[in-house]
Amino acid sequence: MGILNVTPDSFSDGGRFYRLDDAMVQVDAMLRFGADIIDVGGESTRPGAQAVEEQAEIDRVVPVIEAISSRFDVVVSVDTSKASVISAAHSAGAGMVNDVRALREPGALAAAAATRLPVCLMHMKGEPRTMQQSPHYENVTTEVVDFLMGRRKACIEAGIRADQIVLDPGFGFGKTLTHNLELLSGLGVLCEQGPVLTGLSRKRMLGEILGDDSASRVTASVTAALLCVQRGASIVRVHDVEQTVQAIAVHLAASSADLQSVSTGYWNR
Ligand code: YH5
Repeated sequence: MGILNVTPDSFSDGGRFYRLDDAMVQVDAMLRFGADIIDVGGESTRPGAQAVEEQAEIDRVVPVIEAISSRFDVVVSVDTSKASVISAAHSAGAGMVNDVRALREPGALAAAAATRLPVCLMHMKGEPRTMQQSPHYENVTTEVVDFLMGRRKACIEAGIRADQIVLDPGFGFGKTLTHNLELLSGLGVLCEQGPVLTGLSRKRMLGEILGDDSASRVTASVTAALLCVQRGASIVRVHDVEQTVQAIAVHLAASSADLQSVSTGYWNR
């Protein structure tokens, strides 16, 4: 899943005009490098970010979703928490709903169910503006898995099919570096519950591991994505599609070579 930000902090001119053509060039490149899904988000959920008005978010994402779905044969996912944005994005051609609030906002669950689209439910403790102010867990993996099971149950009760639900532990959302690393090491537990999406791309936790805030986080991001795939993630949400696809391609080729050598008895001589 390639990330396409349409938030003002990602606008090259400081937010007054978003260049649709620039976005299409970026989407075209991500698809050529092997992305299967393009995630379009109009609300910044970075730590400390302010909420965005409903109509402003629709005005940002709908033209982009329409442009992508009319030009490219790809699944467009909409990164939103708002019922009205979910409905508008669906009409514009979106093929998936990605919600960092796991459809807990008023009307969001019903709106998502009405679209019949697949949904990604993410765990977040608190709200973006305050979530990094000393988050606390007894056991972060248990708490995240329990939360996601509860949200999945709510989705199923609202009419969303179980096989249309993807789970996401929400790296960096109300978690310290230690929490994020615990979640990463327990990722296999979550992957036993169903398809999992992970997003670590360029996040602060990678900067914390590197101990250098000015460092490019590309290599760290690719490594993190590869780790998630090796531990069972089905979808990785990334900025650097080209490099991530290369890493995963090597991993998959080696895995299928392993399987072939097992079936041909190489290791059983
Ligand atoms: C996610 O994990 N994340 S938006 C801060 C950064 C860099 C990147 C400080 N939407 C996720 O990408 N949806 C976002 O540097 C998401 N899972 C799902 N499903 C935050 C983000 C970012 C934040």
